[in-house]
Amino acid sequence: DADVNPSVSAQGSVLGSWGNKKWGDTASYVAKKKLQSWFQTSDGNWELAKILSITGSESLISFSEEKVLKVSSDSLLPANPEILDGVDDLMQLSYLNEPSVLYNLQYRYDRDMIYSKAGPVLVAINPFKKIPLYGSDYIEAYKRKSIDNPHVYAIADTAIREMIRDEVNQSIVISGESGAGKTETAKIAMQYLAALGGGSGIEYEILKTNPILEAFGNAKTSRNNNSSRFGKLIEIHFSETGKISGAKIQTFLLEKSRVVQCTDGERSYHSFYQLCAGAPPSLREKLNLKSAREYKYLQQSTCYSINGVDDAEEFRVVVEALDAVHVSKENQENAFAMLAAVLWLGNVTFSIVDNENHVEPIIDDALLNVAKLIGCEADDLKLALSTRKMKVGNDIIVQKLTLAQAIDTRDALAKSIYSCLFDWLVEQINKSLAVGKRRTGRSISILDIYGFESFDVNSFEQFCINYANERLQQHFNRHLFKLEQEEYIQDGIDWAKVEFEDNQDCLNLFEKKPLGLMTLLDEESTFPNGTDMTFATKLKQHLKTNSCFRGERGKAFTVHHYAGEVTYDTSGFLEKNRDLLHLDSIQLLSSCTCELPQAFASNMLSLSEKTVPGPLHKSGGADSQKLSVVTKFKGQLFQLMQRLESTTPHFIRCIKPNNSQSPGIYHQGLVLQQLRCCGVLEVVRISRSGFPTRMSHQKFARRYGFLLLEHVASQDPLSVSVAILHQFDILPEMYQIGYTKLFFRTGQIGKLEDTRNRTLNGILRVQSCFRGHKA
Ligand code: AOV
Ligand code: MG
Repeated sequence: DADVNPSVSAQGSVLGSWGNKKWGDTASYVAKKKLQSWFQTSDGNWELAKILSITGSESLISFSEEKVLKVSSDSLLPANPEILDGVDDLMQLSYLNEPSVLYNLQYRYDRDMIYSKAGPVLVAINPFKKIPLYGSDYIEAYKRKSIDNPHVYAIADTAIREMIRDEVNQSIVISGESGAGKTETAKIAMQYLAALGGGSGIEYEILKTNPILEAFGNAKTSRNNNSSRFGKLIEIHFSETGKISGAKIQTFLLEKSRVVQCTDGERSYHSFYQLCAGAPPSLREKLNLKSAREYKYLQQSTCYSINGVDDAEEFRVVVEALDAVHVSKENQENAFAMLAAVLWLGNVTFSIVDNENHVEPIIDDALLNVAKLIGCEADDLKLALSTRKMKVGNDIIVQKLTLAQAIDTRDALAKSIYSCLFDWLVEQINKSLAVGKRRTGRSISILDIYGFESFDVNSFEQFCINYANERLQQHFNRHLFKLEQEEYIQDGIDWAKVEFEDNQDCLNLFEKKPLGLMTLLDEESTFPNGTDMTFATKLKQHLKTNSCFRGERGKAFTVHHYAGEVTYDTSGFLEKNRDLLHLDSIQLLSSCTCELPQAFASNMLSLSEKTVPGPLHKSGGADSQKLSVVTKFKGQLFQLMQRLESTTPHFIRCIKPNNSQSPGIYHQGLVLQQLRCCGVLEVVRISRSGFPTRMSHQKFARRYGFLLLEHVASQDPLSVSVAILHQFDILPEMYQIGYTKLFFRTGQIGKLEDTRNRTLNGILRVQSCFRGHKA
């Protein structure tokens, strides 16, 4: 056949012969065979069409409903034969183009097969409904390998096996936009690990950390009714026998601002509504609780409840979970008292007391309740909310506050109490899950952070969240593209380079010194006269030539993120980045008779001592000193990346099929945009033309050498390896021999592993038989 057949040839030689090839190469072939093709209609969706004839650069095509159209041949892309409908790994598609991938995923999605593979990456499309793919029967089936459909369980299973086989720590890295399903996916992975590594009871505790962290760290946003407002890494430790021995949770930058301000249609943290709805009468009385609608912080949004969620019931679930991780009843009550204190703080109001517009809090129920809940004198609280001690030279002077300053002080106190409470809870959980002293085993870490966000108005929080997602995308790129390709080159493997969208430029825009977004923000945050406006102006001045940056009118700027453009409004950036809590407030907390406020205060003081290298802050005088929020966050993310680098990563990409959180709706454009920005097609491309499995000559010879039926004259690892490859009839195009390693295409090593396991089991059986005889 003289025509070019762009599909994978029988020998499996795929290099460069498929993918995003121009239609011109294949049009005549497809037309001659009357194959189906994809045509993009005016609404942007792709439809299947049949080519009737081709004249010059135009094709006559027909659709299923007898519609006939004359179109430019360039606008057509080849469709796959029906036999490939719904393949479980996109690598199996003969034609790898965007409509084919979209169609394949949709075909599966329509049949509740929400998981697919894209080479090594698991793609998970949010079903927005319960699907019957989980639970002990499924876990058992994946464990026994009697199902091989793509699944989170299969990923978790591979992680456990590789941890044991290679004696290397593993990570499961979950990414995707806000609402795509990361947190649910993380829980499903934990469920599997708990089931396989369970026995000691600690697995039950590990699962119970989820309702607690979600109550205190998740909230309803316009994107997701249960949106994580913090990042989380949970490291699950295993003993040498593969049993869970403990776990450790690390959290990243909780969105504090939500405690005191909240957009309409969204909610503050679930914990507030749960407490108000679910606290039993005795607790209500003790904390002087009212309904959620009575609290000003919560009144900023008219949304108090979430469809299908019973906050009172959730409260009971959280209490049960707190019991499970050994937070004492007394401490639980202390924690709830802090929630109530935050709510009452929001109700504290001020009145003007002199002709210079200075204010003092009104002594009412709200103020008295706060004082009682944190354990201080009402007068001390009043003073802390209306004055500030300043250091001038060697003297301390007391400054009275204006209304705006007093409100800021009150809100800063509320935010600190809440975020300290969150950290304290994580600490309690970690104490309960602590790995014993015998830390001989290995670990599997699961990373679930807040997903990429783009709202109508984006602020400092989105800036941080999206920066974290850029870091994560870089990690993904590094492992699936950069390292992969470097390794082929190093080992002298025949190889066709795959281009991918590198987000290094965007990361540089954030991180570069001295002229990156973060340095400029930090600099402006320390200038006494810096404002959000001067910050925005400075950005435009210094970054206008950066291709990922665009200045906007007024106080705004736009960043070209890997996942799309986001315009940020700099209002509040400096304040949020400084995140100052005045020393007066810290002193107030440390003077409290209640245990938690005291613990919070000493935590804050020790932190500020540890992190401040330089002289006292210029503007604040006696204020608490500490690193800026972005600098600290950046440090945390660097550490996180370092930790992940020492593990074998397993990637899961969550996809959101629609923006209305509804089942059954598959919005092609939305899915495509997500597939594009995370490079799913390129991952498939690279895996299909690549050799994803690799093992050093030594390891390969050691692992499978005993399966050799015939003696090999030379015992060097390479000769032994070659003999094994021959004995098992591994086709030459299915592997390559590098300088130090053997490289295999997907699935090749499976045959060897199966034989190895069968043989080993056979040997074990013989041995135990033998021992039985002797006894
Ligand atoms: P996210 O973690 O990716 O968003 P979630 O994991 O919270 O997203 O998922 C959002 C919602 O989608 C959940 O509350 C479920 O209703 C639904 N969902 C997700 N996965 C599944 C599944 N496998 N089965 C059934 N329903 C599911 V964010 O935290 O906003 O970035 O910051
Ligand atoms: Mg989440």
